[in-house]
Amino acid sequence: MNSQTEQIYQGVLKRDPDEKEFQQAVYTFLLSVDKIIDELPDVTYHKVLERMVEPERVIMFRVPWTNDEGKLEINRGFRVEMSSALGPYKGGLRFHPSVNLSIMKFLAFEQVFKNCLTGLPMGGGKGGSDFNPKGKSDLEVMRFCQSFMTELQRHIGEDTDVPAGDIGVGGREIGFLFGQYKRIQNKFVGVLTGKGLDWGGSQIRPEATGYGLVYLSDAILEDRKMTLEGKTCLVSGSGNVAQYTVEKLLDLGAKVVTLSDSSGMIYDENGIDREKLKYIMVLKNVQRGRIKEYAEKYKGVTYIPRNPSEPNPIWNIKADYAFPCATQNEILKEDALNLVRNGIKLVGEGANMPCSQEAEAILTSSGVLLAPAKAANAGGVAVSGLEMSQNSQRVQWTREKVDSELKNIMHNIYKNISEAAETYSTKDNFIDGANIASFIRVARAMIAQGYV
Ligand code: NDP
Ligand code: 2IT
Repeated sequence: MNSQTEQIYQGVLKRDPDEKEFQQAVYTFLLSVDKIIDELPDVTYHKVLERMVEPERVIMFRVPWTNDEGKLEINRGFRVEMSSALGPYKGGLRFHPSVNLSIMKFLAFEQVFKNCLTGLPMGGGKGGSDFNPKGKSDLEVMRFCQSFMTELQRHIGEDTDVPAGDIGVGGREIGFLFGQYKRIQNKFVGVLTGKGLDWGGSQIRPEATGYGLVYLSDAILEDRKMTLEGKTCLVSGSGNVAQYTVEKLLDLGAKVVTLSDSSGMIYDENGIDREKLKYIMVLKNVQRGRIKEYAEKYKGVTYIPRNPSEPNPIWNIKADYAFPCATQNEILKEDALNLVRNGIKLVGEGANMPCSQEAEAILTSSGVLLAPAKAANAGGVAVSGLEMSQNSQRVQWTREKVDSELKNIMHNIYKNISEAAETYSTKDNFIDGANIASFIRVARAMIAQGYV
């Protein structure tokens, strides 16, 4: 890196020494920005990068709630309002025991540039809690959500900050959170996205991240005269993003042979068909079971438990394309080497930052097409943006309309990141393309709006 970007990175290391995930997200971003920073004297003069790595506001709060035994439990709540340069803060809420300030800040940082790529007027933020929804009753989850929102409500609003779901936050949690916001504020407004269809939600929002991932990956392949039809795909995770990635891959004629959760993975040589996918949706979304049960139900399926000290076996299965849809850093150096050795041709990042920086470097330098998270999983927040528009107009669009808008947005993202890659980096370097295209736009808005 040149001296300016290196200085920004050293500043982050010094200021946020324990925030490994945030440092990682900033570092990979700066590697791209480095390629154009010398051509942008205004960015340097107005200290745009220095401002970008410092959230506009960080909110941390106590979340007390009572469990089913009547005992008090205390969790920590967060909302990182990273940038409002392009619109109200926008981004999901994650409920997972691993949640800490570093994870919140990395996700909020990524969100700023992802939201920019959608072309919709949204700034970036992220929030959540170290609350673990696993094994909790619906009433416990409700009491937690109500307490969480009792504090969060004073900081958000339909024109200020609009949260949505992420890991551990789906339709059930958004419902409880929305109910409490409405009760305290006495306002029925689009303050959250991912709402139910009968109470202000948008068609296609649950599907949007997975569908968008496949639309963008398909656009990349199509441009190279490659297809999804008949190809073998690896998908990790088994939550919202993974499920609808599988659904759209099936629509386009691909064969999906894996899924996983934090306990292990399944390998189904015969392929996960629609009936099996329906079973997974009930297992995961209604029964809240484990992926292992899939291997107990269907014949010829292998279950491999996860051993975190070893490379992830899911990335060592021969396939054409891979779609990591679980969590950050699920593809490390050894996993990337396994993917390359097995001849993978495309990696589409459904999760946020699923590849370590080393893994990304191995994949791209081996000629693997890599669709980076900022672009590849932007479909979810894009349809959230469309949900905000529908709420403001008090209308609800048809499924066909939202799906066609989503397709358009993903195709535009592909166009923008591939053009930026060709102009400022090398053809097919979509990581640089996504970082640079969004950086330039956010920087321009920040310069125009003065020192705020
Ligand atoms: P869900 O909670 O619906 O599903 C998460 C899945 O990933 C589960 O299968 C979960 O397994 C697995 N997982 C979570 N944490 C870990 C971990 N530490 N190690 C291994 N497996 C893990 O979340 P989503 O599907 O919504 O989110 C998945 C990814 O996609 C995340 O990176 C999220 O940030 C990203 N994303 C989500 C969007 C959305 O609209 N929902 C939009 C854009 C990106 P288990 O049940 O065992 O925890
Ligand atoms: O990471 C993400 O883009 C999301 N979790 C979705 C955010 C949103 O506001 O829909």
